[in-house]
Amino acid sequence: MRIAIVGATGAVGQELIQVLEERDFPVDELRLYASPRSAGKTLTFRGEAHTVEVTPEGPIPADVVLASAGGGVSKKLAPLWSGEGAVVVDNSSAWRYDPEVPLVIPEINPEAARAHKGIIANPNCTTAILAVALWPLHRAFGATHVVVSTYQATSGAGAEGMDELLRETRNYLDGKPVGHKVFQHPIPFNVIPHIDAFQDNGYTREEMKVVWETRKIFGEPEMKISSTAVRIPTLRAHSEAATVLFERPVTPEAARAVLEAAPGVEVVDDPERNRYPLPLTATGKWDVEVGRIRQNPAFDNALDFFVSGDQLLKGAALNAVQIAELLL
Ligand code: A2P
Ligand code: 11C
Repeated sequence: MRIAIVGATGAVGQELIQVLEERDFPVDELRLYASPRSAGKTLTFRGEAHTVEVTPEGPIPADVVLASAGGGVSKKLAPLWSGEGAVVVDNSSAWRYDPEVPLVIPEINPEAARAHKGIIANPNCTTAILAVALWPLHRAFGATHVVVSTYQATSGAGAEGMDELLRETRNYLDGKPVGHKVFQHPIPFNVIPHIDAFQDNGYTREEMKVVWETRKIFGEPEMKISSTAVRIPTLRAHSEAATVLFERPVTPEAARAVLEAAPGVEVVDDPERNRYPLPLTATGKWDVEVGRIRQNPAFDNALDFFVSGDQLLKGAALNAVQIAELLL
């Protein structure tokens, strides 16, 4: 396959290159694109240097374009990139809510990819990490209500977000003034309950993405979901605490058995040995860690659980490459 990566120099772009390599994806030709700032830089794929080119404002000569250069760029250019038959797998939020564009998590709705008209959307990282664990439970016990609180890493704001965490933490420890540019407040030693823009209903867009996207991927337009999205000073794995009410009786043991058989999920749930999902252990893993599975005493047929997943992998690059694998 001829593969192109738009946004190749970014946090997700670099992971895309690595995931293609690690999954031994059959790449016959690789083109790398970014902004004019990066034109001429080289990046390595399978030991060979590839030169970064300026992103075209027209058709891209590839079979699959993996795009992660932000919503504005994708909104304007994705239909042009696919002009000569390329399928754009878009990691931004630009196309996810378009009824003509499939929104795909291969463990959940791979068949949806077939209906594409040139663009397939990759979900928001927070949605993807929750959904791979929620879906098998939903199928087994029928989820009716979902309440989730997130603990989101700085990688969600791209390479600049991770740089800001490291730089400002160093400033804090050196007794220098702590600034912020990417985040609304200083991120070191803080948690910020504000990711993306506030909506008329008081929720942020990041919080609503979890609602809109989970419903679309599950094919459950009425599913009741609410979310609170919080930025925390970690580098690259998002964690989420979920409370889920089910139609049918459920126990932690039954849920654990379902999750142990589910693709994309690793059950890490041995509290006696201090083993549970953590951003540090989830970092670099393809699977999402799930644990702290408990019977919720406040509601009937309800569970609490905790997930951690690599924001740049299942939350972005890995899911995009898995979608490309569906197209093979
Ligand atoms: P560049 O490195 O040249 O700025 P991140 O999410 O880590 O911030 O990365 C964003 C990616 O999107 C980078 O590869 C960046 O390239 C690329 N990018 C940003 N703006 C544009 C643009 N207008 N056209 C094409 N690529 C862009
Ligand atoms: C964050 N979830 O953690 C966001 C980043 O819709 O693809 C991903 C935004 C998106 O900041």
